[in-house]
Amino acid sequence: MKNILVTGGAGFIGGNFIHYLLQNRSDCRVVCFDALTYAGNLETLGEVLDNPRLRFVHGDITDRGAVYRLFEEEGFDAVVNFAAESHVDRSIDTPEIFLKTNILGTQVLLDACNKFQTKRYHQVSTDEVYGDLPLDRPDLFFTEETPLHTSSPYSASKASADLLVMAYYRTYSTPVTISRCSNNYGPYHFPEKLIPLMILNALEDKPLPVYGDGKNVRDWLYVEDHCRAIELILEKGRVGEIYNVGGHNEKQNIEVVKTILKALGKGEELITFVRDRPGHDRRYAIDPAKIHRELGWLPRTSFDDGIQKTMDWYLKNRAWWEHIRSGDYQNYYEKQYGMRL
Ligand code: NAD
Ligand code: TDX
Repeated sequence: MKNILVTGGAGFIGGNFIHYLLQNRSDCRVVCFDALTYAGNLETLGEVLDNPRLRFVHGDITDRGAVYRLFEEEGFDAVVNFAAESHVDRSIDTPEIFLKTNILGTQVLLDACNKFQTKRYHQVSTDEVYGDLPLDRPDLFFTEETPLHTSSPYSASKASADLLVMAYYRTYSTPVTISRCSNNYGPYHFPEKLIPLMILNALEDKPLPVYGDGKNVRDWLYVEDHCRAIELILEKGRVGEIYNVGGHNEKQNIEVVKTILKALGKGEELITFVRDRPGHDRRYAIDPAKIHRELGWLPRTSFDDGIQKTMDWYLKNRAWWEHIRSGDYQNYYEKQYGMRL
């Protein structure tokens, strides 16, 4: 049985990854290490917090002492680093915390892997490190060889972390892999990001704020397909390699917003065009040929199915998002663990 550290496991993708591992891998034990920032929500792990194969530890990846103590105690076989500040708009307002968590936090984890001889460090990165593509060149895609060309403090911090990961591989032979995935969507997505924000605003008949002309293109992947890609990379990926992950599901933002409105039976008068995001990337599009060729990965969920499943999930899990909207989710840790500490 493998002992896996999942950092940032109370967030959107890390939380889905933990659910995925506990459901599909009876040979895994998981330790979730998460600082529970505004984006971390223990209710995302609510159903599995009592699972004997999961341990939750509250902590910050930039806290070297806490990270080393955990590695010493647990002797991890693998580390998957999801912990990050992840919202582009916040990085424009407050860049510093992005540099601290995303770059320095990654360095602490890499150092811990070297010190405790962890057999694999996996960095969860993003297609945003490649910058953007022009809208009038649909023939262009990001490959693993596309030069890094970042636009926002967020993407610059993620690219910096990737460079550090590859530098540790070359200098110290740290056994690393990196995945660079396109935009994810699905259950437990924090409602500051496009898809969950639009679903919730539509449900509450609030305006749907579309940046600029709404023609920016994102390449959407259902979160479970991303989780399966990471599982495959951990098992069969070559050390020192980068794998792009994406499913050729390019959509203009306005198209996504209209799809959601139609499916929820709401009118397009809710759409409100607002001031554009500064430095707004025009188009992301992943070429996933390498992960398909080497690891046999292909996405299993189409956008039509995935967006319907996502809307159904938000309709069935009102308490999860209502607690976020009211701020109550931030008391969950106290409620869950306060009596036990
Ligand atoms: P998220 O913001 O939903 O979750 C981030 C989690 O990390 C939260 O639980 C938060 O509490 C935790 N965290 C933040 N700072 C921490 C710290 N210093 N120490 C420990 N934990 C900390 O993010 P997400 O959307 O789930 O993204 C996860 C990872 O995937 C990120 O690295 C992001 O860059 C990458 N990624 C995201 C997408 C996407 O579409 N969401 C796409 C590609 C890559
Ligand atoms: O209110 C909004 N209105 C709007 O038009 C929001 C929140 C977003 N948008 C636009 C901006 C983008 O073109 O929608 C698109 C998607 O925006 P986000 O959901 O903020 O995602 P993005 O900026 O594309 O970044 C996401 O994908 C890559 C994740 O947040 C990153 O963590 C990941 O690395």
